[in-house]
Amino acid sequence: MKVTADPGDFEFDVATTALVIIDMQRDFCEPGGFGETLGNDVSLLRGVIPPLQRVLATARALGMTVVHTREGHVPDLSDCPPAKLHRGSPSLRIGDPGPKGRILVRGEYGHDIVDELTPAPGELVIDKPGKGSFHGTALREELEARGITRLVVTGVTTEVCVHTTVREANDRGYECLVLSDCVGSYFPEFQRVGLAMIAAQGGIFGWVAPSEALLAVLPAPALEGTPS
Ligand code: TIU
Repeated sequence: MKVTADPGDFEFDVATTALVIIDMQRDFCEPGGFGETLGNDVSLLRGVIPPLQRVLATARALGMTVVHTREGHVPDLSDCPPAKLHRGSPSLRIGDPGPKGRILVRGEYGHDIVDELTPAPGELVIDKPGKGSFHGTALREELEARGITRLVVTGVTTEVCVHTTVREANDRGYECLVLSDCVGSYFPEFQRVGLAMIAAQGGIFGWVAPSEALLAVLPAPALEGTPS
């Protein structure tokens, strides 16, 4: 199959391609979490949820490998470098108690994925201490065990965890398609430039396309019953 993308067609097949959903956690997408403590308007990320629900429903119907990631730390914060813990002037720091539990800590309500995109049984959930999905995780081994060579990448935020993951994946030999309406940023200019950076220079570390371009080439029966 070929998706019409920037800078050119992205070729893939369902059996060797994984849908990767980066950090669609309450901590980033809802008030009272890590994203808001950094001073961000988290409502800007909500728009990715409906198109991402459609892509996820289609991927599930086709039996594609689905990977969800969550950024966060163990309760004693031993996996959180001091540089990350002490940087900036957030209203609450990582590990502090917030309205949705301790900020960016595994096992807390705020750390988990939003209700609209709850992982299904059998889908991979990768807990990661950093911005990239490969650093400090078994993601590469999990993908290799499933014969995955290509990634369709979605989630938040475009210029931070999505970019870091796509750069890590590209350096490890994976071909990555980023779905432009299924990734989101707190900064509209970073969204635009972040996407442009991926596809520039002949696709220096990936391809970019809207989700409709992907859905258009996937088998039609898979589209039945998807959320609107
Ligand atoms: N702050 C910001 O834009 N993002 C992050 O801290 N993590 C992710 O992107 N997931």
